[in-house]
Amino acid sequence: MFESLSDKLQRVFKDLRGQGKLTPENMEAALKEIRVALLEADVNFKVVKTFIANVREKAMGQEVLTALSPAQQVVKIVRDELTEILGARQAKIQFAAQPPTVIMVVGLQGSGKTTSTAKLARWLTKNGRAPQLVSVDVYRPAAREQLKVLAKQIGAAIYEGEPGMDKPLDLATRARREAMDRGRDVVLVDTAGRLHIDEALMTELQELKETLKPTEILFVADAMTGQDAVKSAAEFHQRLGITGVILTKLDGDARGGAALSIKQVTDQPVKFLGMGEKTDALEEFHPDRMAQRILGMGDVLSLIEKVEENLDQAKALEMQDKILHNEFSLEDFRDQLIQVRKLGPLENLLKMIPGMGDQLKDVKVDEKELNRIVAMINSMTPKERANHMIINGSRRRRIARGSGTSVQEVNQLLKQYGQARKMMRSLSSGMMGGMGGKMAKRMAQMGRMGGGKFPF
Ligand SMILES: Nc1nc2c(ncn2[C@@H]2O[C@H](COP(=O)(O)OP(=O)(O)OP(=O)(O)O)[C@@H](O)[C@H]2O)c(=O)[nH]1
Ligand SMILES: [Mg+2]
Repeated sequence: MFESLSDKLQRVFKDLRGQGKLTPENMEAALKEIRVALLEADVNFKVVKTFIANVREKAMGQEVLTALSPAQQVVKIVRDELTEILGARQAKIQFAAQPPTVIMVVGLQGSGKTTSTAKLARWLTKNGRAPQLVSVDVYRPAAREQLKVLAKQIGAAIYEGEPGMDKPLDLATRARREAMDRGRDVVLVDTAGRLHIDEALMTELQELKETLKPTEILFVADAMTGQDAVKSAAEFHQRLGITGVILTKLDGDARGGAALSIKQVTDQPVKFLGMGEKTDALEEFHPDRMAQRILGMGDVLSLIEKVEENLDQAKALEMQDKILHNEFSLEDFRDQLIQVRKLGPLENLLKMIPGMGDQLKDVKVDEKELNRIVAMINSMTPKERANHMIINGSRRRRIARGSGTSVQEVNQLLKQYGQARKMMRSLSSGMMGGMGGKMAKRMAQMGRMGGGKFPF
């Protein structure tokens, strides 16, 4: 997502980097490129117009900042402006003073309502809430079943209705009753979708709104549909008064412009991003981080958060100690791989590292390969895992047989493990030399990022 936009902006900044001073001429040239890049990223043209005007105005007023290079200056202005149009501050979910809080999830057909409802339930549970799910999509026979399956999967409570109950309003009010009876504090209402906005649907949603008095009406927008998503968001908002947006399918090759436009057009903030089909693929939306991500500066904060959330701190320390003492065994190697895998698709993770987005364009991390490695290590005896030196030819054959792999693959694994050991040692002893200058430079850059400076 946003890759091509960030690439293009990077080029603009690179061009500016060669210039000594920010002049009206090079500023205009840069603005022109930025305008094209935004339009190509599918950002609404009205939004682009305002954006460019604001950046120009700020750039003019900032000529005194001689301490910054032109590139830095423009990056800063563009970043601030991007953050501004994305919503300035993170917009959190609102909860009712008097529980249960009702959240209606609305949107066009196939935008990801049902999936997002389940994701939200999981997210809420993780944040100490007790959600009550209900689907009021009575038109498609499988719709309610779909939410039920997801609810079971994540262990969330769902109100399934009585036999023959087929009125959205009945289902929703009974679900709320059930939530109150059982002390659940959030009712998530998954609604029906239509291909296009139609009267019947809008009337139904308005009725639900009147009766349920929801604290949040979240509009689910499929980022892949670009400007159409922006248009329907505006219409839903006009008819229903939405309170926020969940932007889905940003893991695909959506150009992402919708994220920049929806807030501007509806004046309602994006609250969550859908980053995949699984129920854990939901991220809170942070305007500042998104702006940073668009500019290709990586998303260090999200990365750190993700790592902290998933890695067992004690285990990490223990591992560090082992690496220092060269006791990093194949078993540890396996545990590390499993830990890393828990963080989600590796490519996504790597892309969050500043400056990596560009280099990793063609990198595909093979998840199956990871599974094979884990299988091979599982096929080893504890002794072998503790000391790889004893793994001779016949042991290699046995391991390959046991894990359904080939001897070549076992050989390769042992080689990789050897390299990992070596690299970790050189890292832990503080010598970057072993990694090659380029990598060392990257690390240094990352360090600078932490100090709040740009990697230029
Ligand atoms: N890649 C990806 N797929 C998603 C995401 N969110 C939803 N999907 C997929 O999009 C398709 C439609 O999702 P649903 O949740 O059924 O959409 P819906 O809005 O409930 O659809 P209707 O009930 O038919 O209106 C499914 O195949 C989902 O797996 C996402 O963030 N990323
Ligand atoms: Mg649905």
